[in-house]
Order: sequence, then structure tokens, then C-alpha cells
Amino acid sequence: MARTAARRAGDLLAPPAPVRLADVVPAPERVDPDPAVDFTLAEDTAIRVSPGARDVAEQLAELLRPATGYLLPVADTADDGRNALLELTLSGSTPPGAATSTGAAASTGETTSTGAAASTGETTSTGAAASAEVAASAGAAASAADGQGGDLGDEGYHLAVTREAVRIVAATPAGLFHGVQTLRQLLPAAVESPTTITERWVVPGGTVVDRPRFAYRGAMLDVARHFFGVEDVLRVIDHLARYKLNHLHLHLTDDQGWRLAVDSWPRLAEVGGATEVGGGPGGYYTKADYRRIVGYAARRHVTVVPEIDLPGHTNAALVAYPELAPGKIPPPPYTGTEVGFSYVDPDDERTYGFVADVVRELAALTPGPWLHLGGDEAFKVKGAAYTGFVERAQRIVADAGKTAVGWHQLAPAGHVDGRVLQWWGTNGEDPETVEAVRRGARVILSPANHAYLDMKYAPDTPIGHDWAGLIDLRRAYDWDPGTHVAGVPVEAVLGVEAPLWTESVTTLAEVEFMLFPRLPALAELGWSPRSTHDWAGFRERLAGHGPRWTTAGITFHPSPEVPWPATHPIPTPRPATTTPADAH
Ligand code: TNX
Repeated sequence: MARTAARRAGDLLAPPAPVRLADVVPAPERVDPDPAVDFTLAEDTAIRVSPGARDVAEQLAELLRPATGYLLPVADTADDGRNALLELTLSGSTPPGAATSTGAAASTGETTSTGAAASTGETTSTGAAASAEVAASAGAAASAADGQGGDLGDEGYHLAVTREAVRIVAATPAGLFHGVQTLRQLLPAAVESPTTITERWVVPGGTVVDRPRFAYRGAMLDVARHFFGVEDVLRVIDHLARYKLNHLHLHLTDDQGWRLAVDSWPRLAEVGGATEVGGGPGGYYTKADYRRIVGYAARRHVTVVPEIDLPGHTNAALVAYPELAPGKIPPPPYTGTEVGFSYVDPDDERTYGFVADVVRELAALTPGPWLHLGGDEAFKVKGAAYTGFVERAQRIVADAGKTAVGWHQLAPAGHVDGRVLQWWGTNGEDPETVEAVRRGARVILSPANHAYLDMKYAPDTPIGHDWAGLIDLRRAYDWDPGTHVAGVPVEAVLGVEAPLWTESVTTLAEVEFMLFPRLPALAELGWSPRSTHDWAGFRERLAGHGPRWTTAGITFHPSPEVPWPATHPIPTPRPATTTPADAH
């Protein structure tokens, strides 16, 4: 009763449909607004699901219940009622395995041994422009609207908003999940409130047909330089999921800390985990912690990509096990920010036993297909010593049933099936990477001068580096992963990733400050057809997300390039707690 009265009052006060259908980030492939109608979520709204859609429906209910205070019961499609409806339908050809919560790995679309051509990150083999045109044709929209979902691929969805219902159709739970993130953005910003709010919960009418440009869209969190506990990582996974990113790369080991328990080499975590940059206590994930992270991610259709950085960046491991060190000399623990000084001994067989044990235990814990071997800045392991080490390590990863990923320094080493190079260069000329691609490697793009989230926004940004330049929002947005590295064709581009190194980042609020608003820019490069790329439109669409972040308690940098709505307070960034020493 009281709630109904409150709603009536809300009806009178609230402005009509404050969000437009085209305001979504990342920009959908196709949007057809119907200004004549809108949908209002009400106290008696129910969520109806087809078999296989229940878990996503439960997550939708979990998103909507706190702010609305509505019950939002989840029921099978068969139950008929006359309530306003949210309907999630799984249709079309669901790939085996994709109907379960572990479908994240299966739904990434990268089958590993088929090579670059078959498993390109592009949604269609006809390239970006063509793929946008295909989707814009009435045929694609109609078949999706028929509920076939056939054109929507592993992650696409169709969303229709009428007066009576919001209906989301997809071929996979991942597609439905992405559709739910779109619906979330189409509701008023107050939907992000953790407590019940009086609001007209209006969704603008029309249809959206959407699917990703690239199969791999990710972010990296460096938990080695500063350790971040499980709860912080789960919150970062939520941030990725909001913007349809589907991979979280965890940089688990470095000179300053080893962050994962390994049963066969227990001192790695117990001794190597006890340090971090600046002398703090560090920490590590138990196997149960790690399982919790990968499980939480899988439910949100995010695949965890664990990294063990080898052969360099290994001081913490050498402190724990000096027999792995060159000359067997135990190094002192390291809590500074230099790079390139440490390495495991490539001439000692025990090193390969160590690599095999760690990879075996990590592979057994990791549901996704990837295992990242690092390979960057091993300045003291040169030439054949380096390529020989990498080739053995890549083989160990393949033997453990995983696909090797590494920083692009791996390029000169021999090819193994499916291998992926993460390119972090700052100029788009790289003959070694081009040659590795010719031999079958695929590429994830993380150009340091556009995608590195540890770079400062501006000279006065209180934390971060500037060795790759300053990265304001426009710089984060204005590049094309499909053409960025000369000689690497779009067919070889698996996708994009934004790394956050944490030499100077110490708290979750600081992580968020570096992620927002640049992470949504990267997400749009990974998801949206190139034909939608438009800086002026992006900054307008993104502006409405400021109030969402504020309501959700997310810290962000109020980039001056964005016309944030004046009615909402802008958060004040926390002052830096450490002074970053630039290592580059
Ligand atoms: C380079 S990028 C590194 C990291 C540092 C980062 C700081 C890469 C593969 N290696 O070790 O943390 O610069 O921006």
C-alpha cells in the first residue's frame, strides 16, 4: 500500500523515460527505437525463462531487486499470467556445454587447434564493415526476432521492448547475460542503488540486435605488485561484466610477490607471497580462493586467464627456492619497481620441473582454455637461451591441455598450435609479431599508449605511470584494433585487453579510478562494429554512466572530456598513497 502510494508520487515527479535506447555502452550493432511505446517495470512484474535460461534470469532478478524492492519471481515459460513481463529465451543452436554456468569457456568461441583462420576473433570472416552490414539487413533482425537466434552467434542477443514486455532472445546463456547488461543500462540510473528507491522504472521501447566484433575482450589486474583480496577481484569481475568484457587476466606472479598456492612448491606462496611493492604484507590466494574467483567469473560469462610470468619477473619465486636462481645465490626479497633483473635458470633441469608442476596444478584449477606464460622483459635471458626456454614452456602448457598466451616478446620462439601473443607495443610496426602471425599466432591488442590503464590520465593524475604517455579518455577510445599493427590482419586479431599494472595502485578505489571511464572505451572497441565508432557520440552516451557509478559506489575519474550530468555529484579522487617510481 505504502509502496503503491510512493510509486504514484514517483509517477508524478519523475521525468518520462530518461534513458534512450541508443545510449548503451558498448554501442550495439543495431538499435531501432520505437518512441511510441515504453515498458514500466512494476511491483507484480515476473521474469519468465525458457529451459537453460534460469541462471541468467536469477542474476537479472538479483540485479533488480535491491533498488526496486520488487519480488520479481522467476518462473518457467509454461506458467501463464498477465503480469508485466521480463522474458529470457534461449533458442537456436546452443553449442554443447554453453548451457551450463561453466559455459564461459565454451562460449568464448576460441577452439584452439584450428588455427588463425577458423578461430579469428571477428564475428564473421567478412570483416567489420561487412559484419555490420549483415546485421543491419532486415534478414538478420527478422530471424533473431523470430526467436531463431541463429545469427546471434555465441554471445549475441536480441532485445525487444514493448508496452507489455521486455524480451531477450539469445542462442547461449552468455548472449542472454549480455542482453541483461543492456537492459540494466536502459533502466534509470537509480537501478544501481543498493537500497530501495522510489522511481518510475521505465525502459524505452524498440529493438536491439547485438553481437560482438571480437571474441576476446578483457582486462588484466596485476595482483603481484600489490595484492588484492578475493572480494576486490570479484568486484572487478562485476565491472567487466557490465561492459560485456569476457576475460579477466590475472597477473599472479612477479618480482614482488607470488600470489597462488602451489601444493608441490609450497614456499612459492608462503614465502614468495609475503611481500609487495612498498613493503606491505602482500598475500596469496589459496586454491579455494582461486576456485571461488573462477567460479564467480564463469557465472558472469567471464573466463579467467591466469599468468605465471617466466622466465623473468621471478624474484619472489627465487627467494622461495634459490635452487631455481642462476648461480643458486638466494636473492633478497624485492619491493621496488624496477624490472628486468631476475630470471629462473634456463640451464638447470629443475627449472623445467618447477614450470611443469606449477602449470599442471594451475591448469587443473582453471576452467578456461588459456594459460599465460608472461615472457616480457627477461632482459638477461637472451637469444637462443630465451627462445629455447619459451619453446619448452609453451610445450608444457600444451601438454597440460591449455593454449599458451604470452606477451609479444614470445614472437621469435617457435609456434605451437593456437598460441596467442599479447601485443603491448607503442608503435604499430613489429616485424617479429607479423612473422609470428604468419606462422599461425593470433594477437590480443593491448597497445601501451592506448590500453594501459596504469598510465596517468593527465599530468596531475595522483597515481600511475607515464612511460607510454598520458592516456585520456579520447586516447583510450580513438584507435582500431583491426588495423593497429601494420601487417597483422583483422582475421588474426582475437581481441583487446586493458592491463592494469599496480606498482602505484594500492586500493580497490584506486583500481576503479584507473578503470573508469577508460574501461568502457576499451570495451566498446572490443564489442561494437567499427561502423558505430564515433567519439562525439561515445562521450555523450558515456555521460549518463557517471550517475550509475556514483549510485553503485564506484570511484571514477571525472574526465573533463565527458559532459557528465550537472545534477549528480562528481566523486573526488582519493589522494595517492604512494609515489610511483617510473620503471621505464
Ligand atoms: C611493463 S608491459 C611491464 C610491467 C610493468 C609495466 C608498467 C609488460 C608486459 N611489462 O612489468 O608493470 O610496464 O607500466
